[in-house]
Amino acid sequence: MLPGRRLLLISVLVLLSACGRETVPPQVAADSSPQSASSGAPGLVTIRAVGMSFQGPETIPAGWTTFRFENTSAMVHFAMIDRPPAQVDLQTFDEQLMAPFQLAMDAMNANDEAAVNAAYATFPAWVGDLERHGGPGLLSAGLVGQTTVFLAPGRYVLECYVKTDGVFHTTSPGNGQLGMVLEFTVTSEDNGALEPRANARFTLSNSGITLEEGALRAGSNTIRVDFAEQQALPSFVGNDIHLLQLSGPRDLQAAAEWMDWRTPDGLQSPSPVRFLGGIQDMAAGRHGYFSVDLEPGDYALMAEVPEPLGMGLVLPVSVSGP
Ligand SMILES: [Cu+2]
Repeated sequence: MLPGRRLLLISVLVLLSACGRETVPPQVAADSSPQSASSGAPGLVTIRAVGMSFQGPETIPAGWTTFRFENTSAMVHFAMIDRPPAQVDLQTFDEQLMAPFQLAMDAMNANDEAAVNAAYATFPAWVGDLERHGGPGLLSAGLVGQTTVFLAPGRYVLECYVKTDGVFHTTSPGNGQLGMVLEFTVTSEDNGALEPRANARFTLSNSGITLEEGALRAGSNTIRVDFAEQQALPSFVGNDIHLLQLSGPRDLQAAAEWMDWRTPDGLQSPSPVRFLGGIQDMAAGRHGYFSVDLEPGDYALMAEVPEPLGMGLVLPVSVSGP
């Protein structure tokens, strides 16, 4: 069992008892031939947020995979890559996990703590075996993000649990329909893509985001994120990184308050700030990349965790002119 999975399981047990924009193309191997399911460049996969659903390929080859995430909707979205246990199909995923999360949210909005705990108590045992493999971070309406992760063969599920009118995008709209989840299979074929090269490398730990090498710059950036540590918080989330634009003195605080999905307005679209992408949770020891074009100005890297300012999981960054 991976450390991240063990931590998530611990978190679940605690709960049960106590209650990316326009970017740089990926590096291409000289001897590889185009074979991606959805575009010409090796490892490049386009996924689209349309309204409250994902569109994307059903099958992709393995290796370093760059998800070009086109948010064509009027809402903020992300695309977390989950890997459910083999016996959990998409319908089971919806019924046993997405549905109880919505019941818990409804109970939180009603200030009914007993009902929150009752909803958490129905979480399936397999939730402890759910792996997270990164994926594009929070991205505002109309933007394009790009996030690169290494994917081994297997079955994966994209999910976005941003809320609209108190309802998670992952929640089924009824009649057996699925919410904002999309299943895809990574085959044993090698996509031939090389690992990206970054101009800035950050380390993410349980208590901080640190710039290790390089710098953000005006123009195109490819940012490497090393997940030095991972944690499973009582809110079921862990360490990840999202890039946001700071346009006013209140933005940092407003974004930090918005990052807790358990509050009525938390993680609810529209967001108080503009999000430019990032990289979702991965297990400790792994790393991934996201790419973004930046204008000179003020930005921040922030984790989607409750009270990121208090946890130290915020790093303001300034980009100066060329
Ligand atoms: Cu969404």
